[in-house]
Amino acid sequence: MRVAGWHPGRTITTCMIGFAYACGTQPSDIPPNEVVPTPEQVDYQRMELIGFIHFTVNTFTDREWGFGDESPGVFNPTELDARQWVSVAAEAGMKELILTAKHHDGFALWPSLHTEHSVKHSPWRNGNGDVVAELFAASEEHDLKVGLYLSPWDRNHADYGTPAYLQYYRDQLRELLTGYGDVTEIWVDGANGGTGYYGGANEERRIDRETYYDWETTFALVKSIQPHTLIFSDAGPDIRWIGNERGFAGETNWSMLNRDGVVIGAADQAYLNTGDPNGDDWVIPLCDTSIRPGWFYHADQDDDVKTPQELIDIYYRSVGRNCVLLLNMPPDQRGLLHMNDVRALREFKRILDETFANNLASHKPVQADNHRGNHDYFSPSNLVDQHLDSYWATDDGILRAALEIDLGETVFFNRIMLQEPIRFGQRIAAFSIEARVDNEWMQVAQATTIGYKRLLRIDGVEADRVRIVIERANNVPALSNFGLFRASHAETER
Ligand code: FUL
Repeated sequence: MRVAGWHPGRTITTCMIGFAYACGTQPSDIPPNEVVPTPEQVDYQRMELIGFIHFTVNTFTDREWGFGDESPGVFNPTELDARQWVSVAAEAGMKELILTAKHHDGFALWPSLHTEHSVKHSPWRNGNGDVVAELFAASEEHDLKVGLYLSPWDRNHADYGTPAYLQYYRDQLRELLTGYGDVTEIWVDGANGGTGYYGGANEERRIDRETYYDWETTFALVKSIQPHTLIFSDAGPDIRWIGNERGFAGETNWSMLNRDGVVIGAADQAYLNTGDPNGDDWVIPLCDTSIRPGWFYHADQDDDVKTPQELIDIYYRSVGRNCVLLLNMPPDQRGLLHMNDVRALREFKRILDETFANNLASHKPVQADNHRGNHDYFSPSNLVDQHLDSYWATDDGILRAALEIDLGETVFFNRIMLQEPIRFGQRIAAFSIEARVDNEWMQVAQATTIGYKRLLRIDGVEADRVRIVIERANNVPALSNFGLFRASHAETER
């Protein structure tokens, strides 16, 4: 049940929320922008936090990039347990885990039929192991999704650099997409070309990043096998890199981009960092970073695990700026996540939960200077009803608007959350937040884009009313969610 709104001088109506709204006649939704996400992209964005598992021969050779000549014999985790990865991830609030099925060294973590360079020649589980299968099995227990990283650059393969290698890469993709279950995401990193073992050639091989991989054919193959699988690369098509490995999105961050002109492995990082308000393609921004200095486990980095406070800072700069955060947690030589990483993740989650548990604006009265057709379906109170699908929007032609929330009492807050209903596109380009402090209105924040989610950190204020002022939008503005919070004290502890 939902009580739709407090409107001065109007009757309060009670509506059922279900698959559709049933408040008398339901008006049509706002006309969507030309560029909108697919339903799969909306679901992906809603995951907010996902995890990365970097694990391969490098874990045992203490390297970040294997040369490709590693013996499968070095791969021998003593206690590998994918259920531990999955339970730590789930506890931290992650909704998906992406495994390096194959990193640049070419070693396959599953017994691929297309190469001898795999777990099948390792001592682990007497050569009968399959890390990909174990991750899929474990993920079911916590309802986690699985994504797979398959490095295009393969420093082991003799054919790397020729068309024959592309066939091999696609054969491996087919194997992964047909052998295990639903693959939520295929991860294509941009590192490419250079020295390697290459079947014993031990030489340098350069490829033309623009033409060699013929990516559109490979992406079509993925979609032909699993139409719902999303593909990540610098240039999408579904999910894009944010342009750095620190997990920082631009203060301005559009989900749109022009994919044409973005070369995988040679992209304009500044362009990826902010997206493009005029872009023709919806490509979800993804912030990837590691909990440690390296992507792979190195014992001498045990004391360099990011602190919970550093992770929180990354969260605000990624999830808080319209990104999904992909946080890497590399298993150690046992095949388990190290206790230092687990502890940091637990505290990170505890701080997030403490901060966002209590929305001080929840169910408070909201007024807007315009709301579409004066219809309850677009009521300003939809911002604070705790339903992500309901939203407020303005009449056609109204691109600037203000909303006011009456907190009913003076409350302290220092975190602000806004969300747009992105299924209609990303619209808001500039907005500010004002607060009434001791009967005086003051501006407490000014920002540009919102997108799926925007979190603002401000110095604390004590206020009894708050205004959202939409200053610029590319179509009628719409908002689905608004929150005011008080950050956990643990956020600032060192
Ligand atoms: C990069 C790789 O070179 C790193 O080793 C790591 O896998 C990172 C996520 O992607 O392109």
